[in-house]
Amino acid sequence: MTALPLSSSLIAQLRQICGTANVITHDDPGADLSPWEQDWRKRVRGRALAVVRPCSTAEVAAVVKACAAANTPIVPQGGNTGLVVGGVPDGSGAQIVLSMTRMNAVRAIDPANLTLTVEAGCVLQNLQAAAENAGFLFPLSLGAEGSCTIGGNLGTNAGGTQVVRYGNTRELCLGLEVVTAQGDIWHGLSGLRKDNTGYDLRNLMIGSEGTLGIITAATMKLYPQPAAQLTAWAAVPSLESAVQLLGLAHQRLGPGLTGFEVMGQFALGLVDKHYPQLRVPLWQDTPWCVLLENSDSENEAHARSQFESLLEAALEAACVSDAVVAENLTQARSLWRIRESITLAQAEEGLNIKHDISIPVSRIPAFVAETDALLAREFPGVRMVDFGHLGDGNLHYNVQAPAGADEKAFLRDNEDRVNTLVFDQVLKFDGSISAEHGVGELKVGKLPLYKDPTALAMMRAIKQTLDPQNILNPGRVLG
Ligand code: FAD
Ligand code: 2HG
Ligand code: ZN
Repeated sequence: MTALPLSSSLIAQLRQICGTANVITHDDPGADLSPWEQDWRKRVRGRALAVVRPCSTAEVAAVVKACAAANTPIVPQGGNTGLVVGGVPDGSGAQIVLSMTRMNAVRAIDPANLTLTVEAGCVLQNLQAAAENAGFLFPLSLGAEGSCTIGGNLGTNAGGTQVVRYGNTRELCLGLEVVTAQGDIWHGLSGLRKDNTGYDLRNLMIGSEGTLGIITAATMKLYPQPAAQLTAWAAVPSLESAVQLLGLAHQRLGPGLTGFEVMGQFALGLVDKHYPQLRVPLWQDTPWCVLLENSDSENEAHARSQFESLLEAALEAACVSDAVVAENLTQARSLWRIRESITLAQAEEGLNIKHDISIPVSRIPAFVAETDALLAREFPGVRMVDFGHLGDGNLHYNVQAPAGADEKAFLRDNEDRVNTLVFDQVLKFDGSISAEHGVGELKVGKLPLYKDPTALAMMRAIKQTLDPQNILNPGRVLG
């Protein structure tokens, strides 16, 4: 009897665990693994040994045990909308993609505890709908919500457009079920709001980008639905004015302020160019626009009077030059759609360099003025696609190649230097080189240069302890 090569015997075992149809390899007739191997931004195309699609926590645990025995790395994947090359395999053909999308059930809703327990592969939009059907709000909201999964949101500690009121995904999570690198199951779905029995393992797993454990389910917080929601679009003469408007909005709306997004003229111009049907308002005559949302717990009339008095005060203080308030939900959705389309419009325009930085809100105008000038001097003609979650001090400070340039060549020759310039500025302004998207593979070389060395050493020690074989998403976060 001849022994099977190790990888073939692993594939056979995985097929026994998950069923033949749920283990896909390049050798299968007609198989196309590109949806799992290609990252959303088309920056990297990996090659997987197999794509494995478990349907239960027990299957995930068995898959991890088999992979650990065969010393085969595992890349957990949800909706594959990540922007830092963290959820696709490397080019070795030796890694398993563990696709979580078959584990997508809502397991339970506890209205009195204000919690919902859901499997990791549930698409965010389906989770929002389940909450709404039960009469609640699940506030996490981002442009990729139609395809990203709650497991990926937890894996990256996603932010999105409601953080100013509800916090990041981390703040919305009360419990996790996790399969460890050894294939053991941690049953941590308690849903407790208070638990001081030692280290906070939940928060360690959240944001670990699949490098410390595989999240199979989560207990998430629910909130009452607002009685009324109003959205406004304001033209502002400068970023300083946008920061002033944010201060006014905090004062006048208090916890009613649920969204505060800023968008630069060039970013909106890209939406106008690639999606003219979206009819971007006010953008042509102003350097910046702001999208504000007021969620009111009383009623529509109360929301409108609060909102109108805020905008009057802002117009008087000259931090707003013009504004439109959505008359109804359809108009509000259209305004949000414009904001959510910037990433897509930028992708239509071509390859680009993304930065999801955070800086103390008060220092953002100075950061942008100074860094824009440095970039213009070092890389003449670059176009700045600036937008983001100003209310959280989180800016998408994206750099597009000069008009007409060969983008591939521009990125090849300049990406590292652009990143270094921007990240040095971030450091100078006491910021973080990633506020939202994570480190993945794209920022792995930069992290040691910008992260506190003691923090980095603790991170390495944790990784070594929890995953000594380095089989969970190797090469990501820590390299
Ligand atoms: P994937 O892309 O599949 O994976 C992302 C990371 O999480 C990988 O490292 C992966 O290994 C890990 N992972 C996935 N599932 C698990 C699991 N079950 N257990 C452990 N690790 C896991 N991000 C924001 O923060 N805010 C935004 O506003 C935002 N807007 C976006 C808009 C668009 C149009 C796009 C394309 C992306 C946007 N993103 C945003 C980035 C991305 O959508 C989020 O990071 C999202 O949370 C990723 O979810 P996913 O299911 O697609 O994860
Ligand atoms: C957003 O806020 C996302 O829309 C994507 O975080 C940001 O495309 C980007 O750079
Ligand atoms: Zn964002």
